[in-house]
Amino acid sequence: MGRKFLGWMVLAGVFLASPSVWAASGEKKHAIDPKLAGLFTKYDKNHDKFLDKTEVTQVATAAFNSRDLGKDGFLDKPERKKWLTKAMLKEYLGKDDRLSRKDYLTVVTYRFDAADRGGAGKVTLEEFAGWRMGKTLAKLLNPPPLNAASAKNVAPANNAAPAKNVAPANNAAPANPKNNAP
Ligand SMILES: [Ca+2]
Ligand SMILES: [Ca+2]
Repeated sequence: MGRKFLGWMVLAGVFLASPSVWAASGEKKHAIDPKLAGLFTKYDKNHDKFLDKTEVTQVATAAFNSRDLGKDGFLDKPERKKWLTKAMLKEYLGKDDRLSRKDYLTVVTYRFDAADRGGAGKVTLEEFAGWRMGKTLAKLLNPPPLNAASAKNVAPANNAAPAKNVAPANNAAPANPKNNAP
């Protein structure tokens, strides 16, 4: 009986010592994708070799704005073209098939946390460019440019006045009717 137990211990030791077992226990590790490595360097604004949430939020906001052609704070279907799929957005995509900036940032944060294997609030190059979860985050942050044809379908008036692009136009109306009371 003792010998049998020892045998199991040796087997378990060999099993656990094998790196392939660790890879098999979760997602697969991939080679670093050079294109994603380039994005990582670009996004790592303070050059500390980590992506933190501040950096990622900045990148995500710029990505959203680059696709929000109507500057209305929502991404409609044509504005998500070849970038955000329904599978990536899941329940965050409203019934009206629009994605608000807030919900987009929520999805980004969720994906950031999933990519952050160490859970330290920092995503390393390896996490970003060498694991599936990181690649999903990279995809969320990096919209391919819309071609002119599809942009035409979305852009309403002129983009000449981007100044107050944060506030939706209808904010001009008082949100609270009580404010109007004498
Ligand atoms: Ca950084
Ligand atoms: Ca829009």
